[in-house]
Amino acid sequence: MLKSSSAGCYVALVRVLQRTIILTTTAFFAAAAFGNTLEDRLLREFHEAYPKEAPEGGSERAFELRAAPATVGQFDGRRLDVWAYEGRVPGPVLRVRLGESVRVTLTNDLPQPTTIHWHGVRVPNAMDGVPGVTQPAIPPGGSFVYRFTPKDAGTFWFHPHHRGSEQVERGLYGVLVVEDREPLPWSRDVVWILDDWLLTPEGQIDPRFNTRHDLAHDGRWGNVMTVNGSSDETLEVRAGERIRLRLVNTANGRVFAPDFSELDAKVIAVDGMYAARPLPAAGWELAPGNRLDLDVTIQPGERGRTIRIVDRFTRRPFPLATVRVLDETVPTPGFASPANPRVPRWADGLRASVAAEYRLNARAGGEHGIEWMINERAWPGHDQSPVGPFDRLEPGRWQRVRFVNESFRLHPMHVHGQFFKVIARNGAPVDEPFFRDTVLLKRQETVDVGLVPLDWGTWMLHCHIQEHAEAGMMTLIEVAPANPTER
Ligand SMILES: [Cu+2]
Repeated sequence: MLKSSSAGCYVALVRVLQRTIILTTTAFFAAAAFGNTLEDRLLREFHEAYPKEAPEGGSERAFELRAAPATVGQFDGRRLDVWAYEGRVPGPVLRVRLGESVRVTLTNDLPQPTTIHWHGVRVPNAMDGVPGVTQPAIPPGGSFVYRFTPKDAGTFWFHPHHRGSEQVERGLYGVLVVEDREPLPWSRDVVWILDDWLLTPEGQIDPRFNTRHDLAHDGRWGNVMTVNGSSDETLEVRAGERIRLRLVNTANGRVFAPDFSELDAKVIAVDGMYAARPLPAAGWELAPGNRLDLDVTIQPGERGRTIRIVDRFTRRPFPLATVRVLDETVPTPGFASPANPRVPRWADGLRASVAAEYRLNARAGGEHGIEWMINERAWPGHDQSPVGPFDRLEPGRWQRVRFVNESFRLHPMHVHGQFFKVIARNGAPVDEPFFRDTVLLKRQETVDVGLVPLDWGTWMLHCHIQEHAEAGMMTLIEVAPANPTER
């Protein structure tokens, strides 16, 4: 009895042990599959925040863009000589739907070589438009076909990546809107392209580019501010309308801080990508390259009102645009503001070590008298090859990248082909509930970002103040595995 009872106990004990072993083994393999290191946890937060691959099987949308000198009537009808896509400034708004592929044939009828960079769009590396890196510059009279399938819906823009301080300033820029696969029933989808122009007393674009003054400051800031190429842009709306307002800053150097406090407005997307939740519209700054999408509802009480949107970045605020509310009311479309709840928090990101650091500063010298540098190196002139070594970032790994502004000037730092999230400013944790592709560094500021490179290739990392980039503030990152056999 005792024996059998003892045997029974033994069998039970073995079963418990077996179960423990099975459970422990299962837990071990689960831990191995999902991991529990700091990086594993950060990666788990990032899981499906945005897709790795482009959707397949959609139809193709073909566009023609001819870049050429043109004369336009702007600013009270005065004739203005520009360089333009399709003869107008801003260039066309190209609209596609997520799932469609894009084919753009660019014909260069400019007196200079050119390219197009698709700002914020995760394109195949060869379509990124960086001369001498991803393609040769397109000579005058030449053409190039850009083909890609957007991976993300949102507000993007395009511009030359060759002599941008002159070509963008002369008027070469346009917007690419990638609509959601199933767009929400907005009353209207409106694009506002914010820019400034430095005009001579005769009302023409000042032909002095990359001046010592511009290089020693925050690039070229104009004396005429425009929305969609107009210094008096007016949006006529009806009470009740719900508008998706897409803001893009295409200026060479100017930062905009539009004040939407007179309107019922929420920020829903930053640099093209939906935020984790709708955010208050107060206090935003758009540096060159940045985009901001707003969800604006015109309230019934605003019938008949004229609302001025004022810019407050500079000491002297100036009117940017006008919203005129007609004496009419329509029903407001009802739907939740779009959001991406998968935006990671990455609160633990500051516990990871810094994978790459970019120190930003200037020195006397170079073609323009001042060189802007990243880690003591200035990007060489137009016909010279860049000299490495450049940082390599491991695809699919979580990385902490640090920008250190050692100067007293502004530097909106842009990374091609990647999105990142700001996790600290000057060492203090920051939770921005959205991704960016361009982050503004103010004087002597340090910004830490987290990023998971998904798109392989050799990508530009540069200041988006065109004059700073032109004077050297560009470098490359290579997104590729250390072991070439994995390629
Ligand atoms: Cu800069």
